[in-house]
Amino acid sequence: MRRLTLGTAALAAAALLAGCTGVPDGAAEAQALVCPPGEPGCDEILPIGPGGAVEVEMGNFFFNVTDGIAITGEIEVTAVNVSDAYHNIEFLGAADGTYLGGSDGEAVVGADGFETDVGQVALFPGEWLMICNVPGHRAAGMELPITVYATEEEAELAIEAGETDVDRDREMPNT
Ligand SMILES: [Cu+2]
Repeated sequence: MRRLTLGTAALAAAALLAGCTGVPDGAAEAQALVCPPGEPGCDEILPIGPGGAVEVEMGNFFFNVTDGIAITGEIEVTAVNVSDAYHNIEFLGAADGTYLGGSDGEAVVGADGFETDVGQVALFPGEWLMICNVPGHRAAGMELPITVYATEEEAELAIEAGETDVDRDREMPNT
């Protein structure tokens, strides 16, 4: 698993100064944190960044990122269902309270057969796991890690190196 290395100590200090709690596991690399102003205790901590957009194909039983790149912040997720069965996308380990869309449990997008849904999710930099939370679907192969870059520069370097998530899973969708 590739990890971005950033100023972890400075971030922890910033979080302490702000009195924030609830930084999710796996978000130690988070470059910027904010507590919504006026919120007692600042218990909702959101990543700050330019965001991004990814397009994900979902089918029986796989995910494949077909386009886009995820940068920390608010990320638009377009889920294209290429099968005849309902599927959705949940990001395991994402920050509590960062789900900006989705009514299907913790999923941020969900679509019936051959339909498309668009949702938003706020994610810290790092590697997160996308799953379909329909019972049995994750075990059947519907899980895929997705990289959230800390900055646009990090994302551009990955694009130049051909190391993004796009089409990584196409040849072996269940591995
Ligand atoms: Cu599914």
